Amino acid sequence: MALKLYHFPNSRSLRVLWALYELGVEAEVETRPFNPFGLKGEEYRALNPLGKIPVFFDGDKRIIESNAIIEYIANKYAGGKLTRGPQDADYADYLQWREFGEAGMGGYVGQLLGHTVLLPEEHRIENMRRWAVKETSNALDFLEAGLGEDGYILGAFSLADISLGYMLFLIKISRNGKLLGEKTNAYFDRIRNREAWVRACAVQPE
Ligand SMILES: N[C@@H](CCC(=O)N[C@@H](CS)C(=O)NCC(=O)O)C(=O)O
Repeated sequence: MALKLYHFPNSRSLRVLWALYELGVEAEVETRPFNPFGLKGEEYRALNPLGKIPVFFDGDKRIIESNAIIEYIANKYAGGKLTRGPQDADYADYLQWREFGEAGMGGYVGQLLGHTVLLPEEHRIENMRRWAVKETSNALDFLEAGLGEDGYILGAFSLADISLGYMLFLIKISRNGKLLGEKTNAYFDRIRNREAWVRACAVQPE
């Protein structure tokens, strides 16, 4: 097995590093500084032609979608730990929430980040920020309604929490944490106290 992750702190490769630690799977991790505007050079595009993060290799096989990578690692190298399958009663919920964390929220949260902290101030558009706040709040209301008073989105911790938890982290770093409901805030606190999350967040370039 030759698993390799290129990790950029705070970026979506955090989902993959966090999952590796939760699953107890060993991989080579090359950590680089995260500069969202420095990914389009020839060297990095040879690794990921999109010039985006993450990129993960299993030998010659390359995968570039964070949630696909974590599902792949869990099923191929950890016996399906933290996943659900058709035999499980909560399979539909698992798929829905794992997808929702990226496909259902990522577009809006990306705009929120861009128009609050990421883009140079002169490129930020106030109406885009407001639209992103509205859509992110809509998504967060749906999540809040789906959460219980304790535990994780399916009760027991799963890859769906890695998908959702990273998106909540992005909302926090866009300084829009106030949009999170009470149960969602408590849920994020449980997530960020997990040993594997703390360990993954501490990994920095040398
Ligand atoms: N759906 C992709 C999103 C990938 C993505 O947008 N990554 C960000 C970093 S978190 C990125 O590469 N941003 C730089 C850019 O878009 O140029 C995934 O979940 O892996």
